[in-house]
Amino acid sequence: MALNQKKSKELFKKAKRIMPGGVNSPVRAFRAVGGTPLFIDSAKGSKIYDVDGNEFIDYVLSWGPMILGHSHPKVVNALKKAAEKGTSFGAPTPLEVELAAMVRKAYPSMEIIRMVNSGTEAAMSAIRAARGFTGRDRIVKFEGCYHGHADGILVQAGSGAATFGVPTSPGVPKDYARNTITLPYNDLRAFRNICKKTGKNIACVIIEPVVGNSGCILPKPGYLEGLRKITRQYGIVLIFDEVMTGFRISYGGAQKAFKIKPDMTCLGKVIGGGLPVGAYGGKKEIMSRIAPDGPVYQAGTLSGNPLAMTAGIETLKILSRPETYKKLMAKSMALEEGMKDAAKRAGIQTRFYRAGTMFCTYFTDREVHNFSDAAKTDMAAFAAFFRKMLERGVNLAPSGYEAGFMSLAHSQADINRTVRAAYASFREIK
Ligand code: KE4
Repeated sequence: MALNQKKSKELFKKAKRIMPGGVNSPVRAFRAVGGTPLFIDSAKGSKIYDVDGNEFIDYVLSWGPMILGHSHPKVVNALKKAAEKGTSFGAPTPLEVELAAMVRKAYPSMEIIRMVNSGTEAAMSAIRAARGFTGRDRIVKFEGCYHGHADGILVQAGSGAATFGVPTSPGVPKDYARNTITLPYNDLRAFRNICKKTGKNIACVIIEPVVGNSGCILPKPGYLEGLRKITRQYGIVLIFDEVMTGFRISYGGAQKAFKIKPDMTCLGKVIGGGLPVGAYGGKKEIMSRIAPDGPVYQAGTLSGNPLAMTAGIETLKILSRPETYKKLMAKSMALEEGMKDAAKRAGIQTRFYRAGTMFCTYFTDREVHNFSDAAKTDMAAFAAFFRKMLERGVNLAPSGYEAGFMSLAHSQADINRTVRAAYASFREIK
């Protein structure tokens, strides 16, 4: 039942002569799962279509942004109209004010917000703001969390960095890495101890409140609350990196779901509706340091781009409707139940974790509470499962260190088909 990937194979050969690994982002290269990556022609709703005409139920959804499903008519039509009015001005527009206001309504902790072009930019800028505000240099991140590829945070990172076993990338000067303290996630004692030792030198803690870059790892009860309490004691800026969890765990993200008020938040993915957008923001007293109000410099040619703002506004308009999250959560729960039941019936040990509309399957008989637990799971089994599911028309994230995502467009029929494919695939790899 091998996939016909004739055109993808030809394109991949050509691409590898022009781009590193033939891709513009490493995890797309299928290195962790083997085989030829899908070269995509188009996508609509819950489906994605490759250049060889294969159709897949898509749970990557561009790594999170396509929460409405692909090519939502309201988003596409709004983009067409916006493009006819000009694609970039390098000047303020009403659209960026509108989107920033919608984001602040959903995330009241973000008193002041700056739009940027990616999650990486959001995270690196939030860290610079925290350093500028506190006058301190050290930062704390957690093993397996990924906050983009800026030098200081590409240390013990998750996502592609973990997939390729280079959690601390070559090319990051030792001086940068020296200021980055990395601790195990879900270990409050480790954080308390480091604060006792050097808390007064720590500018910020940056954390994925739910870790979506080592699979999907949930915070233990009291963990986030403990971080909030200790960071406050030491005057450390608490940054929630909600680039992935934002609008995915709830409309108000993890900070709403867990009732924690961070000092700063990073957003991305969903707020761009599929176009390049990131955002960072938080307390007025911190953000007032950002140029041109203050001396902490951060800028961007295409920041607040009118097309990206348009896609974000249309996406949030639909997400903010009362019934939307009821539907999204029902679909996500149905998938969780189906996947757990399929593994049980197939007689294979897996752990399926879910936070709102993001989820993952680990091949293990143990619970996963941090990166080292995730690294002990059977990634070869995941790779085999991934390939079997692909052959059965289901597109999962091509790494056991990634999360999958649900959209409003996934039907019960899609979910039933996914569960049937999972049962057959579990049986085959057992
Ligand atoms: P971008 O620079 O890729 O827009 O965002 C970086 C980022 C920051 N913070 C979190 C929590 C993130 O998940 C990400 C990016 N996520 C990965 C998927 N795990 C993007 C996919 C890729 O790198 O190709």
